[in-house]
Amino acid sequence: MSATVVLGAQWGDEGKGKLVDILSADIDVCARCAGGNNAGHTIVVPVGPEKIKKTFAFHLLPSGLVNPKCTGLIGSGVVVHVPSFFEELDALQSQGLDCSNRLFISDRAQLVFDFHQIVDGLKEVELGGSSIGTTKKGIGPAYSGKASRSGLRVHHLFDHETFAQRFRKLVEGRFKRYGTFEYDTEGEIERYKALAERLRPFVIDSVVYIHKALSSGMKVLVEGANALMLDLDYGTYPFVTSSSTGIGGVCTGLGIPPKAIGHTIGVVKAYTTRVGGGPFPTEQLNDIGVHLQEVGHEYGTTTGRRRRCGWLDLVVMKHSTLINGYDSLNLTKLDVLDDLAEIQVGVKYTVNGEELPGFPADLDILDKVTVEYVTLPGWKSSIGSITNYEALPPNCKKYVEYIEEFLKVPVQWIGVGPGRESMIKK
Ligand code: 2SA
Ligand code: GDP
Ligand code: MG
Repeated sequence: MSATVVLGAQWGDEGKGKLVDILSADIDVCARCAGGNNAGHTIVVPVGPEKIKKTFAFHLLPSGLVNPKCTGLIGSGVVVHVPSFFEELDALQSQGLDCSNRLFISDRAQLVFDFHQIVDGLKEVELGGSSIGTTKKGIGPAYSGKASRSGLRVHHLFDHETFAQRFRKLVEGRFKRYGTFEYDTEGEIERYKALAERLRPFVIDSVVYIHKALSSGMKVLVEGANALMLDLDYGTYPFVTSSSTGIGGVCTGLGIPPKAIGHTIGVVKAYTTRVGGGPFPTEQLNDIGVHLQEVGHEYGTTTGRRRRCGWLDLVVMKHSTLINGYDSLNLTKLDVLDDLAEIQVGVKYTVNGEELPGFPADLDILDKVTVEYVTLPGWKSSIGSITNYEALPPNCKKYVEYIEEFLKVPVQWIGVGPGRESMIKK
């Protein structure tokens, strides 16, 4: 049995959570492989006979947990802030979703502490005008600690004395670098003694678990967090997150070989958004951008920040498709384009009239890029209640088919609204 993988194809918030929720109806295990509680996956599900819409926001926990038969797995590539883990679990519980006996965490996952979050904020201040616009969840500092081999992992929590010594050393190191900020080191050590006991039942050897799941024929779905253009290597570095958000991160973050990966679905918004700083070639700082932002309700799920908006960028999508090798796409939020008379799509980057062969690594080159667009006709009608592909307006189908033809990847799913029911399977 091989795992199905859902990955963000642009700068995040494409609607991965919604697809993961839909696919999880038929899944045994939903696994996160990268990122931390910087992610924000919103799911809108109809509840009860009146089908009242209930919204769940996932950050660190896998979105597949909405399905009561699905087990969640937080893999070794994820960075875990334990207090936030419990906050999220408790918040879901208060919404009537009890997941505590079907959720596991890898003993190899790195820990994020409050001091990482403080340092995240301090680093942003240091960067001043060129700050990344992070979520301040401590993601960068925690992954930096991992790469510099000084980080603490989940298994370290269970030898309290050694944990305390290493923890003190880590905090001292941060004080040396950033000055003595307000931080109750000893209080934190005590707090983690209690947190470790609460966490213990969730902790497993996730490598053994996932391989057993796959070999026993259980269906595994991997939920990507963030997206390819925020990938540490292939995104718009340094305006990226600190994990491998692409297909490579699925193998390293879960300890599975490439041959254990089956169908890979790229989730792509029908336009583009980005939250935080960094280049965005098709951004529309005009009425179009405002229209997309308002109609698409483009606000961060974790921080509530306004998302920047622009046209679909097929140069970005080509880059993302090359790296992640999508077998199919989920085109989301197509309904947000309903009112537009014309829709533009970025198809080529040129510098001094010369086409670039791919998405440039160098942000100074990216800054000089002229985006060439094609203009496609809009459909000027509401598609929100359409449930089959053939019933979509002809211009809407042309838009979908243009993307398929350009990327040579089939669009298998089309999102026409936030709810679980608003998804067309092509
Ligand atoms: P970080 O916090 O170190 O990972 O930030 C580095 C960059 O990565 C971006 N980033 C995100 N971009 C889109 N969505 C994210 N999740 C939340 C959401 C974001 C929110 O679902 O809306 O609520 O603001 C996410 N997480 C990280 C971030 O903006 C930086 O550009
Ligand atoms: P993720 O990070 O990729 O899971 O995406 P987010 O949950 O952060 O942001 C996507 C937002 O768009 C959420 O509020 C979803 O409820 C909403 N959404 C998802 N798919 C659609 C769609 O097809 N149409 C509309 N209008 N909204 C959608
Ligand atoms: Mg999101």
